[in-house]
Amino acid sequence: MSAAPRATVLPVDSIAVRRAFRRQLLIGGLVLALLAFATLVLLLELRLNEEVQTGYRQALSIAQRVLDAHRLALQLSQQPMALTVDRMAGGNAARQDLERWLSQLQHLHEQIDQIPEPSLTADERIRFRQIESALAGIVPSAPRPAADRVPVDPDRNRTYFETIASSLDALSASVSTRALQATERSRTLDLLARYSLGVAALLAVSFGGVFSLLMWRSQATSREVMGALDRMAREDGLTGITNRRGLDDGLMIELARARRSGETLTVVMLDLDYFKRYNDRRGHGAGDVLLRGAAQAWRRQLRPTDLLARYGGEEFTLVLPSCDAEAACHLIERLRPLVPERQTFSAGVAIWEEHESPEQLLRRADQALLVAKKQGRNRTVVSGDEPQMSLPLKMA
Ligand code: GH3
Ligand code: MG
Ligand code: MG
Repeated sequence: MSAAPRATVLPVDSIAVRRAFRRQLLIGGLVLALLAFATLVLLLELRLNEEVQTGYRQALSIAQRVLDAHRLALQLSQQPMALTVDRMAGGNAARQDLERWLSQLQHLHEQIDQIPEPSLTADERIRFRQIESALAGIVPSAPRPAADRVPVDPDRNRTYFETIASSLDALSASVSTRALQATERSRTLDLLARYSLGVAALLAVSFGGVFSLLMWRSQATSREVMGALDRMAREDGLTGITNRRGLDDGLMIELARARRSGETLTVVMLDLDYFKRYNDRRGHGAGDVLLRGAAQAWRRQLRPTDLLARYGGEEFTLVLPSCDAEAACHLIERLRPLVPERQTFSAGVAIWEEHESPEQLLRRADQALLVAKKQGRNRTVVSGDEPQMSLPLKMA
């Protein structure tokens, strides 16, 4: 007397589920993109900062050395260059002057050597070559030659020192230009970093707002869809009443409630009489209309706490809390005229007995229904009370 419940699939809901899923994927993608963007901005900012710092450091170190060298070259150019080729004749004082002069010259050489070659511009390199050749002119065999072999030509040395001084001037100018450029660049980078951080923050805030909105909408849709799916899973597609799954859950709940409260719980199995014949005569479509009409009309007749379910095919189940056999039979009689086309049905009633499982209770109601069918249909039989509760046969 049972049949599998119909599977109900509404395409609109599956579309909504897919949409919600796609939206969540989109949100996830956007979040990842924002994270990637923020990381990129951060990395770029770090790299630019490093570049600026390196530029500063280079400019400072060059400026420092150029300044030292310049100072030294100035000192040397003001030295008394009156030393003669015959240094020995000048005595110890002259020798000491020469020693000091040579040591300062070597110091100048070292200062120039310390300037990092790769960090120089082409022009700066030319200037250094000039300084180096001028130094080589003053001291032909660097490092420091023996003091007594140094050729001292005051005029020529003065020319060399002038070359060194003018090259150092050009170098200072170039380095100060570089420092200025570095400052400018740093200012631009600073502005750029500020703007990009501002834009990133703005984007983060607006994306955050959009994300929250989308998330909220997506969650709401998901909740709606889940609710719809849950309802669909418990609703019979043809009649619009509770299906077999809903009946199983509902009966379990009512049984637990009856166990707690100690109130009577009645279950009724209803089965349309000779419905195959009805289908054969009027067509399956008309049979469907009748099933739906009967179910809807019955539901309107019931209390909100009563449960009407389609057990399967043309068989229905009633779960009636706080209802004894007599009240159930009266209710069934009220339901009979509500079936369209004067279609009759048989009913089996079972009152829940303590420690009885839902399956046992349904089986007893089904057995009573079988008895009603055997006794001639269009009647109600109460389980365990068959002779008293049987009603007279009324053929369709
Ligand atoms: P009985 O009085 O012994 O119950 O006779 P019956 O013909 O109603 O019993 P049976 O179980 O042999 O046939 C049940 C019929 O119910 C078979 C099928 O044509 C019909 N039926 C089951 N489900 C549906 C449905 O969803 N729509 C329609 N139109 N008919 C259905
Ligand atoms: Mg049947
Ligand atoms: Mg039937």
